[in-house]
Amino acid sequence: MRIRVVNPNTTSSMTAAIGTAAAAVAGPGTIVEAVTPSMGPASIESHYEEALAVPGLLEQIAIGEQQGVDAYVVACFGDPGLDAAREAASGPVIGIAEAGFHAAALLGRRFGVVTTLGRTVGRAHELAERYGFASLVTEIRACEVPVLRLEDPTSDARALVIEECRAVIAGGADAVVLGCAGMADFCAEVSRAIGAPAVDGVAAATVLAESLVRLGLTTGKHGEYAAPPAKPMSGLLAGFERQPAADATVGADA
Ligand code: 2AL
Repeated sequence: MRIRVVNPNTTSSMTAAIGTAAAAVAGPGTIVEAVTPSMGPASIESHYEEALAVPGLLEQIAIGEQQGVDAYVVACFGDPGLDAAREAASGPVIGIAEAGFHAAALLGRRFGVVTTLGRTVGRAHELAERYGFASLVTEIRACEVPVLRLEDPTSDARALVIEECRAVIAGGADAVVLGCAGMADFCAEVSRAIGAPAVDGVAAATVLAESLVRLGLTTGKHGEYAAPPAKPMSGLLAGFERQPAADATVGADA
């Protein structure tokens, strides 16, 4: 089985750390390929960057489809482009916020989230609402560490994440979800430090994607998530034009 873990930002050192976290939990026989888009922001911590990360993500889904990938992980906590990726992919696509929330909901009655900058808290609340977990979320806290500072083990980043995770647990949560793919490589350290479960969405999404493939399940493609129709795309997006499906009905409005 091949699982393509797409880091929607263009920082390849972060992709490598994400790939290591995903490979560490994948079962025998599963090939994890962590990939970096050819275009997009170096890190994603605003709505603007999230929007501009989506073409690069979809480029990596298109390549995966050509190569017969079985499932995908969108490895950014805003789950950018998740619906579009589900339309474009034939196999299941899981976002790391989505996976983190699902896993945390199985670990106790309520959970909290620790994200990077305060400006990403709103998006995390929006996703908890969307996925049906809002009533289980105790709080969403920001450690005010920019994404790329998480990569520097000599910085204060890890200590600040741990401090906020402790506060989440002290506030009554049974578990804490780490709100950035850049926290994947020190999730175990956080768990040990706070004495409570810390959930890394990259690992959770990898195992969930693998499980869906093993169950023979994929996205329902008969309605909302059907493959997008072929139509002209212009300017910088010309390369994103989709080809008509081989079995498309001639004359269909597509
Ligand atoms: C993220 C993430 O997971 N990757 C990225 O570039 N930004 N999330 C976040 N909350 O800042």
